[in-house]
Amino acid sequence: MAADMPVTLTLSHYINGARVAAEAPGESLNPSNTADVVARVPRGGRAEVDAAVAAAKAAFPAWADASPELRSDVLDRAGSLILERREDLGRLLSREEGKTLPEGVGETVRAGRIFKYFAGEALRRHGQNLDSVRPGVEIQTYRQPLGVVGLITPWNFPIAIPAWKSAPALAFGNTVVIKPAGPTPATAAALADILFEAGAPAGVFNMLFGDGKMGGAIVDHADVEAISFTGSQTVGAAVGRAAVARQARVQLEMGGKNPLVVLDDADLDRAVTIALDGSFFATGQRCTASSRIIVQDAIHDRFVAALAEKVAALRVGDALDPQTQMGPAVSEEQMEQSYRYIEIATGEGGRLVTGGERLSLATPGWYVQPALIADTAPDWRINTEEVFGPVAATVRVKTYEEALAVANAGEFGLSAGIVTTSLKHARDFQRRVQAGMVMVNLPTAGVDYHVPFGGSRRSSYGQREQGYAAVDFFTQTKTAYSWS
Ligand code: UN1
Repeated sequence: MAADMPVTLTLSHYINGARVAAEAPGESLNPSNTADVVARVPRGGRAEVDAAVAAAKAAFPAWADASPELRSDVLDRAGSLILERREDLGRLLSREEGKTLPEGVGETVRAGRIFKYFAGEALRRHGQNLDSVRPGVEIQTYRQPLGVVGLITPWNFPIAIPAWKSAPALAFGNTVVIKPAGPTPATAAALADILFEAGAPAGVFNMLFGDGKMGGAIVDHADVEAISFTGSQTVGAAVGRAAVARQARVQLEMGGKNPLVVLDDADLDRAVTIALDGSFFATGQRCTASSRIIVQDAIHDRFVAALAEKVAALRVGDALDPQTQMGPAVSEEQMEQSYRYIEIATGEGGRLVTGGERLSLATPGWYVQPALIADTAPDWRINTEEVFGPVAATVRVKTYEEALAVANAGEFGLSAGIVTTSLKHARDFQRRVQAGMVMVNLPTAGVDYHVPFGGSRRSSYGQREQGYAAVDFFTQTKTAYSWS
């Protein structure tokens, strides 16, 4: 077994176009087999942040003024390299994060496509020409880069989220200091290597490894013009306060408590497939995961029974095993959080229909048997707090109006879904549900990269991410008037 053990990588910070060797006291473990150390990781602090921000600031003028073609080429090459190496990168991602190999490779492909998309965006026209209301006067608007941007990314999409923040940042002429999440540094480092290989000039893209305190030093740095953060609601709120206090631009993508409504007229098989994907794929560790399944009376019992059967049949195992349908939680902390919420839900009076057992498999890992909890009430903690694991709760409702009211309860509003064959209800739900993304007969999770991403209420703050909307956050508008 030991002979088959894959290599342990030793990571370095990426500052000013170089890998900066440092002591590497941290460890990134394989959640499917904690005997496998994926990487040893340095732990940066204020000194590394100062060096990286200084490098990014020095690199900014030339990068901002470069031909958009140059920026486009770097992004395009990065996209090609990611796509060429999808198998190796996807394997590393699955080994480090714990999502299954198809999920890991799929996410890698998504990251490659994101770079390709923003290679195009770099060349596209984002300013406008307008006639003034005053005769003889003309107006132009420019989209200018902000400067150094700080990116703080989570572990659950360890390549796609760094890609969807850094690709637009770079496309529009900003320079980057990025802090990837603690549990998935090796996957992020692979992206930094690729950007260097793709020709990003020194200082344009800097990556630092460290804890939340180091993240705080990025957020507080006077030369960081903007912060884009994806992570928990609590940390996001603190990042937002710190950024606003010094008038830095800030964009936050935080939690969700995403409802999936299943109406009586739904196709049962389709509803079950959608719920299974939305709640349990990627081990439920998606901020877009369906965690509240709101089911109308007449289909309720059939739906819960059919979903429970599928959930119980999910093969939980090593993320790299081709037989595995659901990998482990990313960390012991996340695994324990799932168990804790199962206890909370049953303590509140919920009925554990299936799952929730502690699993001991061939390798030591952070496995959770996916759990379905029925007969819950909308205001219980299981339906108001984010679990971020393979745990879903069902709520029984009588009418569509009641389903909509339950969906709209709580403080989050990232994604919401409905399964129905009624055009009337589908259209009404699209209009009235309080969420940034609405899915009709589709899972709440799993989004395209060329369209806006983000939520309402306490799920998100600031401009939308991704696709054609990304230009709004990563540029500032200058309005130029002229008379001649
Ligand atoms: C998806 O559902 O495809 O952290 C993406 C997250 C989200 C991304 C979800 N920002 O889970």
